[in-house]
Amino acid sequence: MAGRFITLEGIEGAGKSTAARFVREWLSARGLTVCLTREPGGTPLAERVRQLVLDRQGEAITPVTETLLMFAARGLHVQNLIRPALARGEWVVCDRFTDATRAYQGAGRGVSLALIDQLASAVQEGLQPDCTLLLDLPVAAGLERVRMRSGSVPSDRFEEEPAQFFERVRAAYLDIARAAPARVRIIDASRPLEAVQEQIARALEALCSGTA
Ligand code: Z5A
Repeated sequence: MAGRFITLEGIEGAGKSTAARFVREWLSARGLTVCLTREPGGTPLAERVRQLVLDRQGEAITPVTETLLMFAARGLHVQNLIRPALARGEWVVCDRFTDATRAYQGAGRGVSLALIDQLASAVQEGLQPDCTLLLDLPVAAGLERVRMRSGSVPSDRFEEEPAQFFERVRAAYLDIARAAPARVRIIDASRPLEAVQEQIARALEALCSGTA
């Protein structure tokens, strides 16, 4: 079976990293070779861009510059990791991709979607996820999970944002899902872990059998 490109999206604390590990195990158990990665980051140079863009102590970054940095990291990631892995027939599982830019920089920070689409087209050259798992849950629940995990001190520039910012991000993700129902599967991430994993397994079954 040829490699596929799966992305995980959602607000802070939705459970994407936990879900990404589950997806890797589920696919590996079926004999598929999995490349688990994340954005921003995924290659040595892209991880350095990640440090720059997430650093709370760094100098001010305008929304457009933040968008350019996300796409600079994505360009490295697509060229040096994602495309080569897909060409080897691997399944690439990526914690966030361009939907995150639409949701965070577009809806969250007010960057024009036309600019984001233009950059996406230049950097991705036609590459799109085959399947996106959108882990959806109320903002308060996501922020509470992050607080339980890491305490009340923000660990990056996004964690400093107010709840209204994440409400705009969540709404944008749901709009993206409504506009692309064949690609984006909404997972109710407010459920207990086992129930979340059952929904993900159903989405993966559908993808593997070619019905998603
Ligand atoms: N960003 C952007 O602005 N534009 C872009 O284009 C891209 C990214 C690509 C990356 O930060 C930041 O970059 C991100 C958007 C921005 N910032 N924000 N917000 P990151 O990678 O450090 O942070 P994150 O992506 O938001 O991930 P996170 O905070 O680590 O959350 P998560 O991966 O979704 O959740 P988790 O770590 O899997 O789970 C959180 C906790 O909940 C943990 O203790 C779990 O054990 C627990 N959990 C998970 N599932 C459940 C269920 N079902 N029930 C109960 N508890 C659960």
